Amino acid sequence: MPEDFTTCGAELIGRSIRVLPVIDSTNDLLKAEAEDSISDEGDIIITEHQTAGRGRLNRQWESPPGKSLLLSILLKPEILSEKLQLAGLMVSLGVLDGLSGYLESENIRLKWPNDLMAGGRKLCGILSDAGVDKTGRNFVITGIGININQTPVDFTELLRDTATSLYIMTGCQHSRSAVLKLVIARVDEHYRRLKTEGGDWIAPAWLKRAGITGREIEIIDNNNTIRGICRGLNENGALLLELPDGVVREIYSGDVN
Ligand code: BT5
Repeated sequence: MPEDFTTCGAELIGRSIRVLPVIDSTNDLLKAEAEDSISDEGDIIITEHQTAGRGRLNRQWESPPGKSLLLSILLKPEILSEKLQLAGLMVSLGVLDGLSGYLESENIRLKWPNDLMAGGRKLCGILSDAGVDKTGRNFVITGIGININQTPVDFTELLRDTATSLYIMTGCQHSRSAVLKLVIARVDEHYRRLKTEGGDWIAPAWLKRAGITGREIEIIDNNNTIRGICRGLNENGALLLELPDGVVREIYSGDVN
């Protein structure tokens, strides 16, 4: 029986949830609608299957139909444009809290900028696309892909050693709507806090659940590898990397190894 996602919404996030059986990318559709000002803050598009699901730098997001949660949320956080990266960090915190509550486990970690990892494997990826609507207001589309009921053979060979799902973690099938409801509830809480208090709490809260401060890490960006010690995040969500010569560099994009 198909699951009903339409009733999984919260106060602001998911007041409207549209479910489409198949689409190229939920981020692309919601972004086009947001640019035309025909979608509202908190609106969600969710799909069973993406034909062109994407990650950062147009990397492919893989998911066989009906096995995962694939959705995008329209946010209008009213923060300075240089702080929009905080919206993605805030959503990853909300997803983490929702999934941790669902599993009653603290085993999921955040990986900069927007991944959720379990046992060193990727459980969820989040993609933020910023834009400006017809009235000149900034918006952010945050696309969320959470692996739920994939078995190892549902992943292509390339991902089999690096990806995981709730099914792989627990050995049983999960109701995607039950997971979605909890995730949306926590994203909603965090988003309303961002709107009332601003975003200063996000970087410290995120760092607590990532455990990378003081650790030696490697950042790969555009085929360049930089090594250093993570000194936290700045107030805009950029990663602070202390280089061997002691200089602390602000990193806005890249992959952490
Ligand atoms: C991300 O990018 O992780 C962001 C993924 C966002 C996907 C959602 S689904 C709904 C919405 N609509 C979209 O079109 N996208 C969003 P990035 O950090 O660049 O990671 C991409 C990399 O993750 C790929 O190159 C693969 O190595 C890996 N990957 C692809 N599919 C995966 C999966 N299902 N599970 C784990 N890893 C995956």
